[in-house]
This record gives sequence, structure tokens and C-alpha cells, in this order.
Amino acid sequence: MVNFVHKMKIGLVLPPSDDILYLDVFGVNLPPTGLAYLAGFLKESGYEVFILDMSSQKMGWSEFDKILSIEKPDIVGIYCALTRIKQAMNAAEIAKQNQAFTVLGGPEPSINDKIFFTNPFVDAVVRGEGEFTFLDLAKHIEGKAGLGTIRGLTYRDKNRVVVNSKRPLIQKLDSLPFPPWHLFPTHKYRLFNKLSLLSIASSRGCVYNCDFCAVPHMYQYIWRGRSPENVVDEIEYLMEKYTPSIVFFSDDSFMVDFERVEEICNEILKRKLEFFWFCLARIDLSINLMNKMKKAGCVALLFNIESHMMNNKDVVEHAFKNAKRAKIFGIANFVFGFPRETYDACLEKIRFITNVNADHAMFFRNVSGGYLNLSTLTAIEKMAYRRFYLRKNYILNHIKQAYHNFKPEINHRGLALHYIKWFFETILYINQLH
Ligand code: B12
Ligand code: SF4
Repeated sequence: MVNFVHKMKIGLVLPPSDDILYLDVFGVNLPPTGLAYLAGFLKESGYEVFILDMSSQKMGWSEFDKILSIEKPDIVGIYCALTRIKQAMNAAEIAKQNQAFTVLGGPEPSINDKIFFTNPFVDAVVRGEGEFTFLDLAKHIEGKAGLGTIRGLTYRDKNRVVVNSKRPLIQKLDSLPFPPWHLFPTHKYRLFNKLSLLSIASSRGCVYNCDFCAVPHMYQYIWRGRSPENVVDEIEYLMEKYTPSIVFFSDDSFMVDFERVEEICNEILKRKLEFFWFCLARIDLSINLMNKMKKAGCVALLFNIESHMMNNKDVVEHAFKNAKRAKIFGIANFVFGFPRETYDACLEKIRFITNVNADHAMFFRNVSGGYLNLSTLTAIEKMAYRRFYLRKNYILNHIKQAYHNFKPEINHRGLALHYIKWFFETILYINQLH
């Protein structure tokens, strides 16, 4: 890859999000993984990059405007998902007023590119994987490429919107640089309000095709995994350079290939790396693999419980039971407000989750709307937190088990005690949610 310094400056922005209850309950603030890989790639390609994580820094619009007027970026790239549409549009408007070329990327613009051009301040949208499309766009701004030739780009050409052809996916994910986290406000990325947290994506895409999900469209129904060696090299780099207390695998679908997950664990164990991590998991994950993951430092598994799984309570229950046996926290993720989902169906979901013996539950709202409006969904979300967490037996059992979930060898960092303190505070917080 070319490695010389261009004069151009690129600002990458994470706008604030609408859906924040789970952040407060869990004291969690997850890093923007996609922007981090993009930043690493653009930097390595010779561009000056700065990050504005408005979400984590609780940055207001006037501060955002002020920073742009000082930094004077040539291009402002804005991440956008469902929960950040209004905010991404607002960011584009301010960036445009500061004479930058504005480009949106991330899941929502990838699947609904055209609607973003109803906003006159959006110049272009990058669909799907961002690295090479953004690089070509930067070359265009430098006068070295025409917009019409950039694959993966949708752009405004006077009064019409032009959708260029798809960009082929990156063949070797191992060749991408590791994220330059020092450009990000890493002190804000936290779990349980305290533990420092960074993320890694060991693969991209997914082989499944759930109808509500953006991932298959973003990544052309293809899954690509990095080699276990390259993944663990990045973990070593994270631990040496940034020393996070815990690492989150924020892959779209981490467990497509169970064998590769096992190889990653073997590589971690071979290199004797001692760190804690957590990831999204499939409910058919075996107890043997859970045990191996535990040995390699995994402390929590996030299971997305989709509505159809509620017909299969035994399988879901089994997954949480296995997680308990492996001494890993089993966390259930639930979304309320799918299209056609009724109030009663949401109550049924709450009953379900209080009966499958999960260690934790995280609840989200579908902010794009269905039958139920957002204020009803917010009330349901709060009710779900209360009904799940404010159960006497659950609280007592959870405390008993919590200490044993952290590997004693690395527990000298005080994780277990901190966790228990956080747990009590959380129960008190949820108790006052109405
Ligand atoms: C991990 C994850 C979570 C985690 C943590 C989120 C986090 N902050 O890390 C948890 C479990 C908490 C979560 C929760 C939710 N999530 Co989520 N999540 C993901 C997931 C699987 C991975 C994100 C990731 O880090 N990927 C790895 C990086 C490397 O990939 P990437 O982000 O896609 O980045 C690449 C490109 O998108 C592009 N790109 C990214 N940013 C930018 C910016 C610019 C300017 C450009 C040009 C390009 C670009 O380039 C990057 C590198 O190639 C995504 C799937 C996805 N791919 O987005 C869903 C996803 C983002 N989540 C989604 C949703 C809906 C939710 C929830 C609302 C609940 C739900 N499941 O319905 C909640 C609410 C979150 C919130 N309040 O914002 C949807 C968003 C749909 C949409 N149309 O926008 C996604 C796409 C999954 C889906 N089911 O469709 N999520
Ligand atoms: S398994 Fe997960 S990532 Fe894959 S299509 Fe379904 S919801 Fe999306």
C-alpha cells in the first residue's frame, strides 16, 4: 500500500444515538469498531484523520460546529445506523456549512442509500465495506478519480442520484491495518461504568439471511473470517498499546465457523495471553467450546433471542444452562417493536426471558417503528428491566455465582468485586425506572 502523506484532512464522526437505556443500565459505552478500521486504513493510505465521537463525548452541535471550523476537514465521513438517522443528517448539514464534502456510511445508508439524498447536505453514500470506496472518494477530491468510476458509491450529480455498481469485497481481511485507537476518546469506552473496553472485528458479514437484518445486504451474503493468528496479533497489539480491561468481539456473526472460534481460543492459550473478552454467540454453541472459550478468557456471551426462538424454549434454556456450567455470563438480547408485534406479544417476550435462567438481559427498541409507538416501546423496555432484574431469587443466585465467573488467575485486577458493586448499583438504578 502507498504510504506517503497527502495534504487532505478527513474527519470521521459518530453522531449521538436515540436508544440509550441499555447504555445507562449496563454502564456500557461500546467503541465504534467500523470507524476505527476505516480510520486505520485511511491513515495508512497517507491521509490526516481525526475522530469526533459525539456520542461518547456527549458533544453538542455548537461544539461540533466549532471543531469543524477549526479543523477544516476536506471530507467529513459520518456513521449512520437506524438509531442515528436524524443526528447523521444534522451532522452533514453542519459539515457542509463548513465547506466539507459530506459522505455517510454504515448499515442504514448501505441499505437505504437513496433516502439520504432528500437531505441537500449529503453529497455521497458509501454502501457496505468502507475502506476502498472511501479511499477512491478521497482520490476524487484530490482530482485523481471521477465519482462515476467509484464502485460502492451512491452520489449526487446535480439533480439526480447516481448509484454506482457494487464494490467487490476485500479478499484478504488480514491485510487491513489495526485500528489507531489513540485517535479515539478511549477513556470513554467503558463497561460497568469503569472497566476500560476496546473492540475487535475478527470477521465480516454473515451466511444467514434473517429478513430484518442489514448485514447480509451490506456484505453481499458472504462471510469472511480473518486468520486466528492475525486476530490474536491484533489482540496482542491492543493489550500492549492500550491495555483495555476487556475486549469485545463486535463481529457481525462471530460464530459462523465454530472451528475458527476454537482456533482463536487455542492461539490465545498458546501465546499465554491473559485478558477478558466477550462476544455475540449462537444458541447452539456447545458446552465443550464454551469451556475452551472460558479457558481463553471469555466472560460473557450475548445471545440475540429472535422471536421465532421462543417456540423453542428448551434450546434457549439449554444455552443459558451451559453458559452457567462453563462459568460464563449468559446475556439475552431482546428487541421490542418488530413490525406487526403487538403489546401482548411484548409481554409474552418478557415472561419468556424471566423463565430461561439468563444471567442478564438487554432490551432494545426498534426505533424504525411497527404497530407500537416509541413511547409505548420505552414503557415496555423499562417494564422488562424491572421484571427481569427485580426478582429476589435471581438477585441472590446471581451474587452467589458472580465471583466464580472470573478466572482466579487474572482476577487480581479486582474485576469480581467491581462487578458485584456494579450489580447492586444497577439493581438500585432499575428500581427507580418507571
Ligand atoms: C455488535 C453490534 C451491536 C452491539 C454493540 C454495538 C456497538 N456499538 O458496537 C449491541 C449488541 C449492543 C447492538 C445493539 C443494537 N443493534 Co447492533 N449491531 C452490531 C453489529 C453486529 C456489529 C457492528 C460492528 O462493529 N461491526 C464491525 C465493523 C467492522 O463493521 P461496520 O460497522 O459495518 O463498518 C464497516 C462499514 O459499515 C463501513 N462504515 C462504517 N462506518 C462508516 C462511516 C463512513 C463515513 C463510511 C463511509 C463507511 C462506514 O466501513 C466499515 C469498515 O468496512 C452490527 C452489524 C453491522 N455490520 O453494523 C449490528 C447493527 C448495527 N445493529 C443493529 C441494531 C438495529 C441494533 C439495535 C437497535 C437492536 C437490534 N438488534 O435491533 C441495538 C441498539 C444499538 C444502538 N443503540 O445503537 C442494526 C442496524 C440496522 C440499521 N438499518 O441501521 C445492525 C446493522 C444489525 C442488524 N440486525 O441489521 N449491536
Ligand atoms: S444471523 Fe445475525 S447477522 Fe446473520 S442475518 Fe441473522 S441477524 Fe443478521
